[in-house]
Amino acid sequence: MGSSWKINHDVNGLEFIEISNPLAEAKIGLQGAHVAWWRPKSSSEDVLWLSSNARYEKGRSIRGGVPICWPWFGDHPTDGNFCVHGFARVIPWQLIKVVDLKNGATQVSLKLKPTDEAKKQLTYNYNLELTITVGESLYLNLKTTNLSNHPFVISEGFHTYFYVSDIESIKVTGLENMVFSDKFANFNRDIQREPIKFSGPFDRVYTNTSNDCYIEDEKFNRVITIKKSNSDSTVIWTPWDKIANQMADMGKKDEWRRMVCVETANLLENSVVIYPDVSHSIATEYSVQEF
Ligand code: TA6
Repeated sequence: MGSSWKINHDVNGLEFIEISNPLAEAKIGLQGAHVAWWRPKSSSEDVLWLSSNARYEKGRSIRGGVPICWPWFGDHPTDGNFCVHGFARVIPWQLIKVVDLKNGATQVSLKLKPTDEAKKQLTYNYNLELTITVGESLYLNLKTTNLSNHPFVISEGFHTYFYVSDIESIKVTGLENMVFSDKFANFNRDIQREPIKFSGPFDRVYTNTSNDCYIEDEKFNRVITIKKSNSDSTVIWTPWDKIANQMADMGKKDEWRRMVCVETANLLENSVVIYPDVSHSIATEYSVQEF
């Protein structure tokens, strides 16, 4: 079977690139360059989580898949009116090219189109490109180039929602002995002694770690591997019932139990200084091993 792709419009006028190739299927929103959906054909279960009541609206991020956080992660450092996690996830991107690779994967290149609103939020010139390779694994490479005559600082991340059998029966490994800052404990710092298990709301930023992470899911008989490069932070988030129920788009009752965010990122002291005419690329790759 060959590869194909097309652009579809939804009822709200949002555009999605739909890809089908011998290895996988994917759906990528041009707003936010947002991978809403990817599933390798060899996988018996979904890999990414997508909320059943995600909102597909102009200027709003989709709850699920891979939101792009850029040029800041979390709240804007000084202005609370600016979009949480930056504007890149809620403004239009331009499709540059789609290439069928020899191994059957499809490579999509996109470039951010700064809107007037985005221009007001940054004073410097830049180029932001995302390359997505849809295949047996999902590879994302976000490249920032400084087109100004002075350095600037960014924080960034792939805020990826993974589908799991049950949040209470999985563990996330790869972050043992790393220092984290805990949002639910006044951002206090501590050391992660053991593999991560979940029994309540969890929102931690692990800094100074370039380690790959693994979602070990015994009920699904699989491990999801999260590889990363040029990333020194990893964020792990799951909201739990109280917070999930306060959010309008976290899905139906208990749907939150089927997700965990493992986010390849650079933030806090790992924020990145980019010098004039220099590019910086953060990348991540997701794959599934069933056993
Ligand atoms: O990455 C973790 C986090 O920043 C949490 O603090 C939580 O609020 C979550 O992201 C969701 O953010 P969003 O703006 O997408 O609702």
